[in-house]
Amino acid sequence: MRRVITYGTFDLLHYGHINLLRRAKEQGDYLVVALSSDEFNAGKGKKSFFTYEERKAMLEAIRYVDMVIPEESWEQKMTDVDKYEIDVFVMGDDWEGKFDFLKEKCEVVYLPRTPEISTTKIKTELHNK
Ligand code: C2G
Repeated sequence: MRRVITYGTFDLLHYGHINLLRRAKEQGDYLVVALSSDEFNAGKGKKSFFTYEERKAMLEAIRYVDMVIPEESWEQKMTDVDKYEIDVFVMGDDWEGKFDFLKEKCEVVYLPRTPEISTTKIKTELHNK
């Protein structure tokens, strides 16, 4: 059982997120998603449109997702890899290289982002309609 983990805010869920989650699941058999809490987002200077609970419910409805846990700090990745017995860490390549320190514990895979779509773009285009 190859266990995969990925992290993110997943606000205003869109096909770029789904493409990432599908490919992350393809890396193994079980996918854990560490979902940024509202408080952690505030620390990232982000305020998501949907609350943590709303974002969590949407992720849990996705066939590729097996478990959703809270992401509450930048530091938790090392302990998460042990706690959830992770074999593969996956992130979009906008994070290329940023989490290579995890290579001592698990495989680290950066996947190409889906071009042309982002939560920011959705918000901007809706605002300008
Ligand atoms: N993503 C993607 N293509 C897009 C948009 C997002 O592949 N068009 C990927 C991102 O690369 C990331 C995941 O989807 O791997 C979630 O994206 P965000 O919710 O924007 O996550 P982020 O704010 O980057 O938070 O500790 C890591 C952070 O929590 C990541």
